[in-house]
Amino acid sequence: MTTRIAIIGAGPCGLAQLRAFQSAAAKGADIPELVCFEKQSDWGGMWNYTWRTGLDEHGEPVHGSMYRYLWSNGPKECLEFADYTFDEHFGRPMGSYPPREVLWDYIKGRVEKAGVRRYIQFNTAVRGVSFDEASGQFDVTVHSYDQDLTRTERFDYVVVASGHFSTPNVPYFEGFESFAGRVLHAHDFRDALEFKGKDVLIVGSSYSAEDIGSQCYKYGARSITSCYRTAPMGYRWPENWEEKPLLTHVQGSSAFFADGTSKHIDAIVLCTGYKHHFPFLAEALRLKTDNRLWPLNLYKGVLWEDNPKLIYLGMQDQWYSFNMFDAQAWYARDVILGRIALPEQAAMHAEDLAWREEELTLKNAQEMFEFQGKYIQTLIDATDYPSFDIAAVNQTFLEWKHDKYEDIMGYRNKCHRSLMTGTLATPHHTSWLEALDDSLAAYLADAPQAAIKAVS
Ligand code: FAD
Ligand code: NA7
Repeated sequence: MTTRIAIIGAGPCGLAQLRAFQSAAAKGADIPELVCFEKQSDWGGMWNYTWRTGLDEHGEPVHGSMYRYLWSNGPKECLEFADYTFDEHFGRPMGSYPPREVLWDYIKGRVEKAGVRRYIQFNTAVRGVSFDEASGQFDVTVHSYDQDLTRTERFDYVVVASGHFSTPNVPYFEGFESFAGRVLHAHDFRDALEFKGKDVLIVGSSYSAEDIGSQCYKYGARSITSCYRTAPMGYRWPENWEEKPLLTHVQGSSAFFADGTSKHIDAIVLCTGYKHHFPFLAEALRLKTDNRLWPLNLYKGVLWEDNPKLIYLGMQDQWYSFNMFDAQAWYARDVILGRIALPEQAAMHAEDLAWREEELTLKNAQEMFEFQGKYIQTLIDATDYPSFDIAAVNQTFLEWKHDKYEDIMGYRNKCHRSLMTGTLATPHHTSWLEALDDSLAAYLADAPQAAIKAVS
């Protein structure tokens, strides 16, 4: 009987898993049967932009949380695939912080080259996964919207690559039900132009708060007020951006804060993070964690310790992203192919707890990305994923952090050097704050669109 593997999701993690197996096959290995279920109609996960909010065309919860005009919030040099470089894809140097569509194009380029689309069943939502002790296999129930049919199939392994930035964490603040303006979560934010000329309140102090607030500033909000629960973001914000302690309540169109101040507000964007949410998994298989660097019960951050035939990819909070997903996928592949032997469960758990203890000692951003880099190194050392200079990636993260503290609206104009090819990024033709068109065509043009139009 052929070994069968179900991969849930064709985002960067699911695609990394497909590419990992394809690369082994290209080197002559016998690989298992791969079936990837993707509920959307195309691949790329979060990077496949959708204008929809709420429910999708099939009635499934909309997966996408990305919005128009989103540009990479970290240097592309830190997420570059070690086996498919930006140089290979674009054939020329470019800026360090490309917009979403450019990164989507890059993600797609690798898997198109690998020819793995044939493994993916699109418009197919995974509805249930349970483990049958007797056969040692999983029952995976899926619904195909193309056929309008629900069916159950057996698999030997299940790879959960469904992401964890789609189910919003939505706190309640007193007065929301009678607030005079719109209240939305970052998951439903799509276009900053909606807030042009408005007084916007952002709740939260992490990546979404920083970037959605910056988007609103860039596209003409009248004022931005951001408020924090634990600590302010602490950047040097523009004049019309104020940071306050947490919102206590709202009344009419006024927002009240923990320091006793209040402010007129037109709209509230809750940038309060996401929940790891796996409604399709049987209780005993379900990872339960908050968004952190070391979720528990995953050996090597990947294998469900109670049943290592269940694999989770990309469940960590992410400094590193695409190349970390690759390292995880290559590791999982080699466990499945029998190239890596697993220790006893007790030893796996002891190692898991040691990583968690170390995570608890981390005091600042630098220690956090170094921790994640060290973790990735342990995975890469165990497989044939092309090695890359993780210390140099950490250094690039450090420069990025420094650039943000210097100029939060200008850090995306900085250029970094590829740690894979040595290529130095070239400045984009327009500074980020001025670049209102985020399309692939505008980004790859040699000059701003206005200039092109003027000469044509
Ligand atoms: P996803 O990309 O979320 O893909 C998961 C896939 O699983 C989706 O295609 C989904 O449709 C599918 N799926 C889910 N449930 C089911 C089901 N039941 N059945 C079938 N299919 C299912 N990272 C960066 O490196 N740089 C950035 O600048 C950056 N910006 C971000 C901005 C935002 C607003 C958000 C939300 C995230 C950002 N990220 C960024 C992180 C981003 O999530 C990762 O880069 C990456 O997309 C994670 O890949 P993934 O495959 O784990 O999950
Ligand atoms: P994060 O990074 O998980 O951050 C969540 C933020 O929300 C963080 O500042 C939290 O504050 C805050 N939060 C959570 N619950 C509350 C409540 N109840 N009240 C106030 N504030 C709260 O999520 P993001 O969406 O910013 O980023 C996720 C990904 O999307 C990331 O990879 C980006 O690239 C894009 P805390 O600091 O815990 O007090």
